[in-house]
Amino acid sequence: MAPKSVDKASLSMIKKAAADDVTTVWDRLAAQKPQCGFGKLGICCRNCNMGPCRIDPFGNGPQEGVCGATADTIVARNVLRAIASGAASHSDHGRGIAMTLYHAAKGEAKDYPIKDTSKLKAIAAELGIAVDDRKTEDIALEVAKQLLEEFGCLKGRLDFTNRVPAKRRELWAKLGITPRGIDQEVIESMHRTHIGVDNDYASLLLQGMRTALSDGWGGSTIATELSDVLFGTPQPVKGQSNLGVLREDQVNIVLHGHEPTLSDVIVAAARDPELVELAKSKGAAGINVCGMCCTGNEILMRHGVPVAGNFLQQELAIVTGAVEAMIVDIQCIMPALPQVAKCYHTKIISTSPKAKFPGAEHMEFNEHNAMEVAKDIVRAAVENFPNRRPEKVNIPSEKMEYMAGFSAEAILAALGGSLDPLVDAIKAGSIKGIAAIVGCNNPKYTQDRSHLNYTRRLLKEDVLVVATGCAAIACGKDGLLRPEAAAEAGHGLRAVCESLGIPPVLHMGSCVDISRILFVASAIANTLNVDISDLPVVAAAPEWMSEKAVSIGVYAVASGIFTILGTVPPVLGSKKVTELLTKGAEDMVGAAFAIEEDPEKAADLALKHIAKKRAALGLS
Ligand code: NFS
Repeated sequence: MAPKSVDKASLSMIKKAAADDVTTVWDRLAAQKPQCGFGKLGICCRNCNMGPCRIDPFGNGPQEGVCGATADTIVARNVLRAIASGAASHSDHGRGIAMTLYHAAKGEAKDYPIKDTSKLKAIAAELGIAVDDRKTEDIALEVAKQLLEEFGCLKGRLDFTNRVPAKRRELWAKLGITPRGIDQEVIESMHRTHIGVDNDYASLLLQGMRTALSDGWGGSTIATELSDVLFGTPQPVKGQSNLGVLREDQVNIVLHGHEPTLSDVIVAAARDPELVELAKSKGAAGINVCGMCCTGNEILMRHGVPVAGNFLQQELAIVTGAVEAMIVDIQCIMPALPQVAKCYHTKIISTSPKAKFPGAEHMEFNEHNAMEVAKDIVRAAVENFPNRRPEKVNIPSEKMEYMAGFSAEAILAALGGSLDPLVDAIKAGSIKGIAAIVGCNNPKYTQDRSHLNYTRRLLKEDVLVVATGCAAIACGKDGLLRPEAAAEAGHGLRAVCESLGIPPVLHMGSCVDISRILFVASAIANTLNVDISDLPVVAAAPEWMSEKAVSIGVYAVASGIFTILGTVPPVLGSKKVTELLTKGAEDMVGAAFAIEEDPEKAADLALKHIAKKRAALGLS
């Protein structure tokens, strides 16, 4: 059996969980085996109550559902629903941030001052909103309103698609996949997948691209850009990651989920002198706030707050026995957490009206009295410190230094204010290309192994890696986010990194921040006066599992970026759908998917693609 993780901290906590009689994600996966073969192939349908239906993959049984839907229709509909869910998740997060800016601008969210007014002004100017001699609040209000309109359906084309090279926009228009309103695309996708609406697999997948694009260039972009306005645009910052960042002598608070509206304020609340004093009165040396998953990335990027781990470590953090409270909001939070927490003293505190967890304590958070609630939450954690059971505490020693905070703006600054040095390095071949590595962990695969093997291989071949999400945390834990890691890169990349003092893997943020990667790719394409699909750029989600990752993969491909999936998506039950995603898409949007579980072979594919694009651009 493959090891569960390559991360020593994880492995030791998996052992401890077993000794403590705690069930984790790996046990639950084992209990599910064998997993449903129809589900794996994507050929079961529950969209109406004449079903559930399934298609016989061997051709001996039914080849259509009760309504007559074929494997192609069923697989394509399932893919489209996954995209809609993923796009909805990122975009609802984006809307939350836009609403916070709206309330902040109206003076109704006093704990959210606008931190980056120059970014606000730049976005306003981009959106055609007057900036001169206007009050920050007035500009912010208009920006918030205009971006909230991106969710509706009257615009016909999302504002931020202005950043896309003209060639690509023309292509989208020709294919009819220009993203219109974000809500419109998601609702239309749900409509089209209802029984008896869109039954043509190609038409369904085109709507999938349009919906995913409304995520990448809509919901995710809004989330990223307005988070920067409210909380500050990330700049290079140093810190530490892995479970070893938990402190035996302090109150440990782990922030898990996605929205910086929560995590950013909790970080501030935990510095409140009164609460720090309270912690001391309970026998703790202080309050230690750590992040987990993508909200961890948000506060890491902006404040250098330590990251306790990625997706598969959320239960393991509790298993250390040293976490007073895990505070959760939305997305990627395992419903199992309260069950795990029962075996220790940890409190699971849910905060979002959208995400409740049986067994958790609910302390609802909102933008109007954010700091007040944040302090209550921190106080609850502090008061739980005396309940810690020393005999249950075992914090792994593993922790690693990192450098993160590479927003597009920070990359530009590192390059001296223009993309030219990067473009020149690509032209000269000292950097052969750029690889984006994103997405989750998946317990079906050894934790972090694919992320790390794939990344290391590309670094050796002088490919600059940009990372977000759990993939970036994997790189961080293994030392690849340190400038010293340049020593692992090929000569060309190493020299560039060393001269700029940057790591060879640039941490660009959370999953919504993949939009930052889109902007950089667009900007490079515009500099070279080519389309994104002409660039020596690849993307990979080596260990993906979530529906958000499906949306991300599809918007990357529809934006012209060849994308490698390291875990097999449930599409193989339809030859036509598989064929369109892995080949046909190339003729349509100039990029396609590859499915490759082996990270070495995936790296080969990436390198081959980069070589091909370099040759086409006339670069050696
Ligand atoms: Ni993105 Fe995957 Fe979740 Fe972040 Fe991690 S699991 S799709 S990487 S935390 S959103």
